[in-house]
Amino acid sequence: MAVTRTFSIIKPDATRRNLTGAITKMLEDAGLRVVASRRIHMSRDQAEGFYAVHKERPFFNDLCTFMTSGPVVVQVLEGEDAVKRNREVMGATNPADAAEGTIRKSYAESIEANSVHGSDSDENAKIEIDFFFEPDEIVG
Ligand code: IDP
Ligand code: MG
Repeated sequence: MAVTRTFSIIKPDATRRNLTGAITKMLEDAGLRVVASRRIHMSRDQAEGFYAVHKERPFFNDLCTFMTSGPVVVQVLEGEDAVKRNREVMGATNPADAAEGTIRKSYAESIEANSVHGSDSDENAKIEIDFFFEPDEIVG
């Protein structure tokens, strides 16, 4: 299996509860390496652009409000089959459905405030990484 990259966000519900380190440790323990990381307060434009794929969904407006409600940590993660590995350790979107030992089972507050984002394909990982990072900010 190839070493690939994925894009992660530690969401405002998690930074508010000071869980940046705890979540990053779970990512690292899952075999992922943080090769870029920045704490930002997302603008409304950034949130709407990042989640444009969801703009017809009923939760789009609330999601953008939530994602701009506090700091987030945007990260690039590297590892064997990184997109899949990260989705496994994140757990299901709805924490009520998430498996034991996953980040969302451990920490998510709700289906919206679910602590982490992770890319869902290699193609989207590249788009999402490029949305937040310049190549020279990623040090593998
Ligand atoms: P994912 O984050 O597991 O890939 P997506 O379906 O891509 O899930 O949804 C993006 C984000 O939108 C979720 O992580 C969550 O924060 C929010 N979201 C998804 N479904 C709902 C919902 O039914 N109600 C409220 N928020 C939702
Ligand atoms: Mg998604």
